[in-house]
Order: sequence, then structure tokens, then C-alpha cells
Amino acid sequence: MRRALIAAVPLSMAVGLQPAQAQTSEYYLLRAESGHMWVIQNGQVVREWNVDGDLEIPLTVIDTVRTYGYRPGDVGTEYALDGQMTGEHYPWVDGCGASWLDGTTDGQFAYAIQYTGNRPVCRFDLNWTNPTLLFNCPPGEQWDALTYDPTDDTFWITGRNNVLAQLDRSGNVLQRFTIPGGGRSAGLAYDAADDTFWMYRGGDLIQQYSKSGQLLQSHNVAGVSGNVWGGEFQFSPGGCVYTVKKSKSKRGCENCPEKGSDFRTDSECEDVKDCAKKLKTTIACPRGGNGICKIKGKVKSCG
Ligand SMILES: [Ca+2]
Repeated sequence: MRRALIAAVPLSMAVGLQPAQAQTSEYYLLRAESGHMWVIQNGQVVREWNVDGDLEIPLTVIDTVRTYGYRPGDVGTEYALDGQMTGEHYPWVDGCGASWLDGTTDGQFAYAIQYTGNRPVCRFDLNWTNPTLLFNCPPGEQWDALTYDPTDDTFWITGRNNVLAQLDRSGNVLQRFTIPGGGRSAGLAYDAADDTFWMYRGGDLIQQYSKSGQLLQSHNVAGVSGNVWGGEFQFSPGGCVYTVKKSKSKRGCENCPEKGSDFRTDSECEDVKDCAKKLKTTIACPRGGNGICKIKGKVKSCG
């Protein structure tokens, strides 16, 4: 009897790691070639659909799913979270190389890692335009997957030699771990529900890792297979959102938020009542341009 009880304890608890939660958030996993999206929860596919293009690979998930193409000529697509196409497409944009693998978002921008050279990571606007180089990944590894960690504004990457690394926004390595062996380590995705990562390990296998590189749990997900590269959880930005009522450019900034658009702050809130009703602030010119923007806004929502 006692043996049976011990056997029933999840491995992660038995070896003294943090108790692994069941996978409660929805993990979006995207296959290139015979393009297909799986939404996985508790180790099972809860929704799936064929994607519009054959080589949609990087993806972001906020209010909708937005994919981008692998190489010039490929087109990304926007889907509602249930898989319905919204009609928006994201044609290829030159400016930061070609051949994209996994993507991620911080709620303000989209990011993708490239399948060439030192695996550059480039930043895009949320509609997959205006690509600019953010950093090159550390040399000597075939880094394939990328996700954003909102707890400290950093990125995590995984590579084929079972490596997991945390990078700052300049690409400096903050931490680096060897993780247990496996197949590929694609579709890296940060799950804010329990501050862990999931990744695709080949075949039908997905695995959860802690931020110290410990394997927490594995699932074989019936139906998942093939050339999977892109993976993300839904990003919930949090923070108070304001409708821009006035936006004034100073010193030549050309990218100031437009009147009527949403402006998201990092003021914490659980409810819109936690947010100041009005916003008056000065921000650096978005997308790295020169100058500043003076903004006035009216509170719209929380999160
Ligand atoms: Ca990702």
C-alpha cells in the first residue's frame, strides 16, 4: 500500500522539485509543412486547425494568434483563438534577414529567432512589420526557440544541444543550463500561470522545465507530430490601458502613438478601478527613434 502511494506521487515532487501543476494554460504549437496548429491543455489537444500557409512558423498569442512566414514569399495569418481566420495577413517584410523559426511577444512587439548564422533575434511591430535586429544569440550553438519572460523583461532561448539560456535585451547571457537530453527543443513557451517553460521535444512529446533547467514533467500528446518549430502561451500583458486622447511629438519622433489608439502602461492592476482615470506622461520615441512623445489618455481597461 505504501509503495503504491509513493508511486502515485508525481516524479517532480518525489525528487524534491517544485510540485508540477497540471498544464492548465493553453499551449499553442505550430507545425510547418502541412501547416497545423494544436492548442494543448492538460496534455491533450483541445483545439486544432489547419493554418492558411504552408510555412507559418513564428507566432504570437495575445487577443489573437498572429503567425509570420518562414522565408520571403511566405505569408503570416491572424486567427481568432478558436482558429477562425480574421482576414488579416502578414506579408513578408525585408529588413532583418530571412528564415524565421520560433517567435514570442512582450505585448508591445513581436520577436523571432532566425535560422541562420548566429541566430539573430529581431523585433517586429505586433503586425509583423518594421523588423530590426535586437541581438545575435551567443555563438557556438544552434539556437532554435525563443520566449519572453515578463517577470524580469528577459528572453529565454533553447538550442539543439540541450541548452537553455536566459538573455537580457542586449543578448548577454544571464544564466545558462544544460537540460536533460531529448530530441529537438522547439516551440519554447513561457507559462505565466506557474512561471515555467514548455517546449516541443520531437515526436508527440512536450516537456515542462523550471527556470533552473529542471525537467518537471513530460506529456505525449496524441496527434502531435511533424516539423514543429513555433510555440507560445497567450501573453497577458497586465497593466492599465489608456485610450490616447492627445499625442504630441517632440524633437522629431515619428512613431508617437496615434490619437485613439491604445497605450498600455506597466501600472499593476487587478481591475480597471485600480488605474488612474487619466494619464499624462512623456515617453521615449517608440521603436528606438529620436525624440519623445507627450501623451494624454483616458483609462480604458486593465490587462
Ligand atoms: Ca516561442
